[in-house]
Amino acid sequence: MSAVVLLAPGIHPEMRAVLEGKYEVFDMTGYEHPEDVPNLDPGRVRALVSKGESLLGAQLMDALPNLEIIGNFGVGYDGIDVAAAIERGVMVTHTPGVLTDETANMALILALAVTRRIPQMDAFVRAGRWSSEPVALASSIVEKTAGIIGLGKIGSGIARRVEACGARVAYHDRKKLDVSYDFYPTPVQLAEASDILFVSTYGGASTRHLVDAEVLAALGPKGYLVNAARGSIVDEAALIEALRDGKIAGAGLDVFESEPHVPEELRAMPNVVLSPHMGSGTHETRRRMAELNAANLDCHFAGEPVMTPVPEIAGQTG
Ligand code: 8YV
Repeated sequence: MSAVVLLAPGIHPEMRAVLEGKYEVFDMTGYEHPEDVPNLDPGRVRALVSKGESLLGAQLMDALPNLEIIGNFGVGYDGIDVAAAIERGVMVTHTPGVLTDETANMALILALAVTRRIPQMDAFVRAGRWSSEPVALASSIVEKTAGIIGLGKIGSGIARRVEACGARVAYHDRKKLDVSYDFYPTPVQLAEASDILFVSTYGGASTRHLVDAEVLAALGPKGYLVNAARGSIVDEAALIEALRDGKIAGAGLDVFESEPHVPEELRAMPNVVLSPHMGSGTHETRRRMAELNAANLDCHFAGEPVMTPVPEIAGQTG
């Protein structure tokens, strides 16, 4: 009999499609507790599929006493209580690598869209105004400094892309890395040196509000903020204030502090480009993520080592 897999609320259809036929799949969308899901015996669930933004705590794990593996459909897994999973002997996997280029592309798209005023240009042409008045000019990123907070896989992808656009790269990370870009030991120092500040680090308690009012003030009235990583890293109230008071010039945002809630103030601002957490949101990349996630489950149930355990577990098992 095939293993029972439970999908956390809101898992994308690409994931379900890859699992169906191989596993007995149930979906928690619309239900708060596994015991509410029709025809599901929580004691039979052996795998739980989450996504980057899912919140999976110890309580949910305890409601699934025979849970063996959590397969996260995404690289970020800050919503999963990994310590609780380790304590219960539950494996946790994620999908690094396959979404790196796509997410770095999204950060670049947001940076160019907000600095080059693409939404305004689009609205302008659609309104038929070109022939009747001059088009307002945009800001260039050429010969400007792009500061990147977090020079991991996606941050390095952003660095390569903005360099190709003619910008200089600087970065902040926990430590200086073996790269030619200028390193700044704090986000404030990086922001002071940057014209565009990209947020590209992981979410969770340790990076919460790393970008705060002080960092935004250091970025300055001509500076732009781009975040395609996690909403929790930016103090959203401080960001709204900085945008409203002209302390920074604009922002490109794919992620928000309390998704799916996007503050009304942000939605009303013309100097902000917004996207609904779609960094990995193409058919091709979501398919690759689903396949890697399913491959991890397949390995686990075949008694083989999983392909991409989260670093806390990979470190543990060597
Ligand atoms: C989401 C992400 O997981 O990989 C991540 O960390 O945030 C995204 O790829 C994706 O939107 C699935 O919901």
